[in-house]
Amino acid sequence: MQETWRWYGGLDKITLPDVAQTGASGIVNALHEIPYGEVWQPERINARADQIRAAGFDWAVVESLPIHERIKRGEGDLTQLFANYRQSMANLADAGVQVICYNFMPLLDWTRTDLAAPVARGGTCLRFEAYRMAAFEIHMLGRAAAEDDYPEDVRQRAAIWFQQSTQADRDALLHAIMSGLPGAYDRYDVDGLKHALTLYDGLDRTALRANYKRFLDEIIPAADDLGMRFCVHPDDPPRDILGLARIVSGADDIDWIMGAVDSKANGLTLCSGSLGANPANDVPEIAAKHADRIHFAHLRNVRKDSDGAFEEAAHLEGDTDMVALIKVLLAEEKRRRDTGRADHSIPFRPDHGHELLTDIGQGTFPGYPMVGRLRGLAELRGVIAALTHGV
Ligand code: CS2
Ligand code: MN
Repeated sequence: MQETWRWYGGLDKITLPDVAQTGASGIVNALHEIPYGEVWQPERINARADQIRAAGFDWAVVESLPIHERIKRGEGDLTQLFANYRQSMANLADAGVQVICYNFMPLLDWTRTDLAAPVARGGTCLRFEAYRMAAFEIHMLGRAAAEDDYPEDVRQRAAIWFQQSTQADRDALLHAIMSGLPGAYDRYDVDGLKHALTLYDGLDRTALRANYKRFLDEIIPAADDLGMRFCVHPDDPPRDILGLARIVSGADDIDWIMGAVDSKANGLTLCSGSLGANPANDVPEIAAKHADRIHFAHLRNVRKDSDGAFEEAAHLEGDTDMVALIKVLLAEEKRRRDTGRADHSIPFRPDHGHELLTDIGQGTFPGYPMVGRLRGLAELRGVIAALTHGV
């Protein structure tokens, strides 16, 4: 497995020489500064690739090549947007970048309600509280449709929290929820989000799936021709939020996606933390079922509460059996090596980490501190070394 590290380019407080000290050999990067829907021009791609390679790394994965929201909504004439997307792919392939991670979450990316929840032995982690999310959706946004997504006791807690909250509490919650949008993308305020949500009216699961299938039909044949590997990132959390459908959340969804266009180029980013937040998902089992389509792995863990809340646990703690999962990935790599596949080494990264020690106050992107991820990478590396020794 190839050790990689997500780096946010010029937006990142962590430098490439810092990353070199982690021992990772691959960089996961995106041109976050380019607005959704525009072509990633060769000059911009090559400048970034040169910078990464000059520091001694390989640009292992693009995360993400974002999909314009109009494609997710299936709105209007999408010819130009699809053409632009394919052009960006071709430009990346020309620069020698072959793996592209993306997601199909409507409107938001990963979503948490607390960015600095205390960890018992010190440090902080990202947390999702179902009642706080419900308070945001039902009371701050007035999304009646969201009521069905939360059980009665969670809705009651949400109402109490909302009644007792100050404006500062509400602002902090909005800030946390908006923080998952990667890099420099626009964040919404409450009114902006309310307005944005109106554009999704009527976009149910069936419609969203149809739009996703259309995207795959437009993109995967081009990926095949370019020898690229596309890999969808699961929804995080793997459930409907803001009253919007999410369709990359469970085992059935992944089966549907892999079957929608039956090509190796149509693959999966196995994100153990995202999938693992839904109690119905057996992550090692999902990985084993679709192992030959895993082009990228995000390894992290979550600890779930019974009411839909969860927090990010240390990489080898939490509810997902990380050793079992890594065994699946190593077995798949062996199978690929034995059959002579060029993509036998699966890039993985420690997806998020706690803020520990000198991380506190550094102002790195939420989930992306130096020490916490370094700890995660070191633990994962130990598991891989031990298992490889026994393989
Ligand atoms: C990432 C996602 O930070 C994270 O949790 O895994 O933001 C991921 O980059 C996107 O969903 C992939 O498109
Ligand atoms: Mn992930």
